[in-house]
Amino acid sequence: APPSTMGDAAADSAMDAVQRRLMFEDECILVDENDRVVGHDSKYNCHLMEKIESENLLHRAFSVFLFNSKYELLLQQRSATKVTFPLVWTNTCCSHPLYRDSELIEEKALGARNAAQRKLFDELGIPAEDVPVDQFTPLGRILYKAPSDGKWGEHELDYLLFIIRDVSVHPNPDEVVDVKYVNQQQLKELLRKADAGEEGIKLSPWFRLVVDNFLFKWWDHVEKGTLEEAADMKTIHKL
Ligand code: DMA
Ligand code: MN
Repeated sequence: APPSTMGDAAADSAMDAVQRRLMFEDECILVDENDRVVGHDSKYNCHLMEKIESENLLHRAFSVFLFNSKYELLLQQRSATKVTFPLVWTNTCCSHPLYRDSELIEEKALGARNAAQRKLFDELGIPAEDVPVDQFTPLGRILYKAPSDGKWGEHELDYLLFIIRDVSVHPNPDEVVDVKYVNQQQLKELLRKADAGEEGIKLSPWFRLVVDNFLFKWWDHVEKGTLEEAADMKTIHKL
């Protein structure tokens, strides 16, 4: 394909060096709408809206929701250098299981849980021992598409992973500019501010989808210790 449509050399060289490296190093898992693996492609290609549309590229992802022992949810604000969705507030940590043996394991979503442990350290400096892979509860899977800025966007089959642990957090400034724990009331206040466009607060589209469809009822299960009852890993919710 011509460079003018598939990638713009000038724009790419303006991309933050750390994020550009990850765009080409990370090999994402391509799936069909039933989450069956159909191939793999670079993170770069998987997030180009034009490729997503022309080749119907869909890739696997995960979203972690980490709660402390007071049942407050850890949120992050993405760094200004993220290629997709810079500076938006979102759930604890998101990324992609990569096309490698340890992250392709489908049994009990172990591949996604291994990737989650890897990225909680990379993005937030949370040591692996603070987030043992067997402590994540996979709650469900969603399929969604969301443009970021025209050129870039998401089209993902996203594993929603909950974990309740007190952890030490040291955000990596290449990934995260700010973090905060919120209770249910504080999140509702943040949603209100985002809706009103107050204080420049923006939320990621996938976090908003989870909030609007699942989060508060699942949060009640977190507080009651009945999270397993809420889990449904059979359905893929098309949102
Ligand atoms: C991608 O997250 C995954 C979801 C669910 C949006 P991301 O853009 O934070 O990925 P990465 O951290 O690998 O850049
Ligand atoms: Mn993605």
